[in-house]
Amino acid sequence: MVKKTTGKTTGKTTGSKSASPKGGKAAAKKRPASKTNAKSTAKPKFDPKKALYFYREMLLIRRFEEKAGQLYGMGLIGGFCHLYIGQEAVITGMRACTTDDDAIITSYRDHGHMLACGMDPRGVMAELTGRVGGYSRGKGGSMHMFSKEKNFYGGHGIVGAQVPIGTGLAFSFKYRGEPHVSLSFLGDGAVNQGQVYESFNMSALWKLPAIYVIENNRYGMGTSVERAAAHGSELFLRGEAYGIPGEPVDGMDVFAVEEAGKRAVAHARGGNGPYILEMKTYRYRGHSMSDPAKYRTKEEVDKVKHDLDPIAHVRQILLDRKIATEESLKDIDREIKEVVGAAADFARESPEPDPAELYTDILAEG
Ligand SMILES: Cc1ncc(C[n+]2csc(CCOP(=O)(O)OP(=O)(O)O)c2C)c(N)n1
Ligand SMILES: [Mg+2]
Repeated sequence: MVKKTTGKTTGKTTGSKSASPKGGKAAAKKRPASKTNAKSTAKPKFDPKKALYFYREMLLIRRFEEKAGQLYGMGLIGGFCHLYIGQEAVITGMRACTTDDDAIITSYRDHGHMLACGMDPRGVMAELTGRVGGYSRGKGGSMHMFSKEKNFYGGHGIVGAQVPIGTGLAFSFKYRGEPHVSLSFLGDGAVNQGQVYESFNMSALWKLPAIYVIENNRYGMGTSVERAAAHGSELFLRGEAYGIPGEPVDGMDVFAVEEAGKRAVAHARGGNGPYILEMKTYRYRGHSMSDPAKYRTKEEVDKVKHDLDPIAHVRQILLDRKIATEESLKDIDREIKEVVGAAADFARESPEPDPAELYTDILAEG
């Protein structure tokens, strides 16, 4: 039985150059150091700097997503747009326990992951609006953005398709003798895909440094996890047949995410093979911008927002411990709104790609 007993089992679920997004101010920000190789079960010492860092990071994602929602409403973003609001603690906590050389790959719900990887908000927003200043020069959109420089490998619209690729990234680290891990983020719906289990098998067989982070936000489009997944929602057990350890994590608590992440990273980086983390989280918005969300009640959403919001949680800690004041938090909010506003301005001012660009970047020349 691989059911994790030492882990927390709360299951609470009830920042250049105008044409290039690379190397911007936001991209240069530093994360506080984290000892990812130390196996520890002791309660970590509270770090005020880290708490403030978490607050800023999560707030950046939320304000960015709110702005993306607005631009979508104004018709400036076309196609699909999947917002990450509510799930900010997951990527923020996981980034805090990994290094810049570790690889990250996820689904279409990807803007938060890109920001957490240090990608420039201007380049991400410009891509959302289909402008040349975007990471895919305006030809990829919300679901197709990459940054080799930041070790962010997309942005994938085919449900579950990122999992074999993330496993391949882990294979490449092991094959080249590099000490990095790969993080594959997938949803509670994606976890029912066959390719996920082929990946689990190979990764356990070859003891690959692969971490699978299941973001269980309780719904896959309009289908609740209870209706879609056998054996309820104990998705952290899905690697049991392959001997892959897994644990459930309170994905609304960034500190819990970081601690569980450290265990997963120590395991995978230590040569012990893959690890599964099931983040119990929730998305506040519909599946995509075009989802009226009739499959759940407003009360359900309001209750999670009121009781479990990941940003409000850290905010309260900052105030209770007198690390911040209402005023200093307002200043942070203002600063972040400026960064996001600048990203939106950059996106609007950046031109659309030239029609001749339709024929470029289609095939890589051998
Ligand atoms: C192979 C495949 N099947 C179906 C779809 C349509 N589809 C897009 S998102 C989605 C739901 C996935 O839900 P989940 O994995 O829980 O991720 P979430 O959207 O909640 O982040 C489906 C079925 C798709 N894009 N690819
Ligand atoms: Mg889901």
